Amino acid sequence: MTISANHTAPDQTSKAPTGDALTEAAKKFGITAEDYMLPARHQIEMVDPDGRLKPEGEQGTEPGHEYPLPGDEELLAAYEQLVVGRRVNDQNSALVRQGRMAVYPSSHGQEACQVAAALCLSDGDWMFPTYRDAVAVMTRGVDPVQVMTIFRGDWHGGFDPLKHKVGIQCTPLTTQLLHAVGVAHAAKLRGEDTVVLAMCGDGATSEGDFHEALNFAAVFHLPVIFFVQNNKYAISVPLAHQSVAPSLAHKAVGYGMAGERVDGNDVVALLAVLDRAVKLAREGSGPLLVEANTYRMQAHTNADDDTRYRENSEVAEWRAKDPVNRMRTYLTDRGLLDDDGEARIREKAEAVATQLRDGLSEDVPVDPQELFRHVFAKTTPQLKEQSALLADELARDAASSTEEAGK
Ligand SMILES: Cc1ncc(C[n+]2csc(CCOP(=O)(O)OP(=O)(O)O)c2C)c(N)n1
Ligand SMILES: [Mg+2]
Repeated sequence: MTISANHTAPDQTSKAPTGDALTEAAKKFGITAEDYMLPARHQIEMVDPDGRLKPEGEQGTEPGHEYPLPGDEELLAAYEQLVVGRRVNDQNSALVRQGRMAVYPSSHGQEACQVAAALCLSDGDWMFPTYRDAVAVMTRGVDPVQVMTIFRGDWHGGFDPLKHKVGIQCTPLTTQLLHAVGVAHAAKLRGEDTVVLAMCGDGATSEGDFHEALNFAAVFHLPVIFFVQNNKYAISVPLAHQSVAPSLAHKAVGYGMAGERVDGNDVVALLAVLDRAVKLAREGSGPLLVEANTYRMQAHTNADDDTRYRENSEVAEWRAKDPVNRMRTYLTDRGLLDDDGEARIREKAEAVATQLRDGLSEDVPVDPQELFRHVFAKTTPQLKEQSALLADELARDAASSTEEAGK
């Protein structure tokens, strides 16, 4: 995507120069535009890995980068989704082993990011997830079996993107960021107050599409939150081979947008940072980049052996920072969660796991010729030829099976 010098954008997009808008946004916080754009010196972290609320002075906040604690109700809702998300991740990994799903990029360990990404949005907002963000899509309210359809290898995404305002999870890295920016641009032209959350991983920040999406969003001053889950690996490539920037959040300032980094295993801090980002984007302060510092606890997918490129000790270190345990301790210590509450939430998680097992264990009739349908409005001669070849091969297969059966 390029920005043409003679584009014909209507006045509302061409008028507000980003510089002025940044100064206005910074003014709200009584800081300079540069301090508004640069991430706070430390990541925002509110609840420590042991589940204790950190003293205010140690939460990483600074003047203009202040974050009030989210309300109890929001935190309890988030915990419930964390437990469901963990159960779904583990259920899906089991379904892959049973051959019921073709592939599943698990977000085990990244559930806090998944849950906060969905809960910070309003119904009218849009989410553009990656292949690893199935739990975020589910938390947004899409039926779990529909979400997982794509991982069975079906040709369609399983749900209606327009109905749920969620893009289809896609495998080509970073293309979803451009789709997100396009939707935000359209919403702005229509005068809607839609906020768009565009998700990607640390590895995706090296893609050209990342640059184009961020630059376009900043220049056109669009309400997009780029939410980067830095889980330290792009398959086997560690972050240090990917980027030597001080942090991925620092990339924001190069585009003229605000960046912040947050403990990605602390759902309290994630909600605080993302809620504020959504509010700012909705108020017209332009795009923002939020980097969540997290870790991919399991292999990239079932096709990957992570023991070949990382030490068990590194994984163990991150196990101690688990987002689900941390939140359970925090809520229990605050008297917001007791054994009955925990049992009720676990029951709900189990019900979703059962729904997935039942839904994905059903054998659906698959017509291989569907491959060629819906590709073009008017099919091409090449596709017709391929379809005929497939029909011929299937017929020969059927004939040899009948012959075998007759022996
Ligand atoms: C355009 C493109 N290039 C390469 C790939 C192969 N690929 C699939 S996942 C992946 C790593 C992505 O890492 P990251 O963005 O950190 O996301 P994570 O898997 O860690 O969530 C790569 C290189 C791809 N899917 N698309
Ligand atoms: Mg990664």
